[in-house]
Amino acid sequence: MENTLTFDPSVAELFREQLSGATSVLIGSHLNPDGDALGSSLALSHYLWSQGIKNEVLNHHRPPHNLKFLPGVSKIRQEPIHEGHDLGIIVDLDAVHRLGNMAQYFESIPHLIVIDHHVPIESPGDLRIVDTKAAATALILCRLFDQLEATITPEMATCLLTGIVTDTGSFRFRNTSPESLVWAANLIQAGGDINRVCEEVFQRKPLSSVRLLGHMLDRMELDCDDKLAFGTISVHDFDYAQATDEDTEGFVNELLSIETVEIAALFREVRPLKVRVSLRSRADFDVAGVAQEVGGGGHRNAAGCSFDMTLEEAVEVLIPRLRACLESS
Ligand SMILES: [Mn+2]
Repeated sequence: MENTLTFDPSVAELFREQLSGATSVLIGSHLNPDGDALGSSLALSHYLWSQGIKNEVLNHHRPPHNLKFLPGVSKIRQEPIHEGHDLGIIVDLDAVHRLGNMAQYFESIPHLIVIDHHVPIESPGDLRIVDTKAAATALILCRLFDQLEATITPEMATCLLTGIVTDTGSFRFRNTSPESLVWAANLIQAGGDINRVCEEVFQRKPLSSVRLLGHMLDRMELDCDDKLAFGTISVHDFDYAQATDEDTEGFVNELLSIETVEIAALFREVRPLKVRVSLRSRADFDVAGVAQEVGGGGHRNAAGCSFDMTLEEAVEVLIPRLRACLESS
């Protein structure tokens, strides 16, 4: 990708230049936001305010219940209050359509910066600060703030820690790098509250979510000598548990935790003829490749896609591809 830059110090200078010409910034991230999407959005917002730069934070969805503790979370809106933004910054996002309804507000902004760690699909943006090896977008922001000699406040630190803790699964996933641990230490030093982050992100679930998990696990299926596990959640299951798609956060990891399983898939029929799928894998099995075959994307060991069809049809389309992925490696 021509306009894709991995991080080097000159990137901070380019970023500074873009900011110096901006009077009002619009910050956005992907729909169904996770801790990295919202933590990075808000850390950036706090930084811009500290530099006297007006900004707004948008997201297609309201923050999920387990991220409502994030400092500044009440600033996240589903439409901007002001007009005439002259710089857009999108974080943790590989494709403009993943902004959902927020994409319309970025269309007319003259300059766009992308800060991300996903495998690029569309590569939008005038300045792209992208490193697919970074464990979290929050870590790319840490490097950037470091280069800019920014003061990291306790609020920023908690937001950035949330991004790192979320995307490394509390430092358990394969992407947990020395850098993520070093920066976590720096952020705790800067006043970030890691106990709060871990407790809020991982240790607090609504009853509806736990009930739905039990129901899904009860009916999950195993394939390929128990190396492939998949679960399905229909609109009826959501109704039964009085749950929403937000409540399925982390379910796919429960499937992957089965000792024999190398690839796990969770299919959710979020409404009739709309199926979302989360994919996880161990080791070298590349589920991002499978997701891309059907119009999705993500990382090697954590990816996703969606289908406009029935739950049964989506399973029929994807499971043979996952089998092939298992058998080819
Ligand atoms: Mn991320």
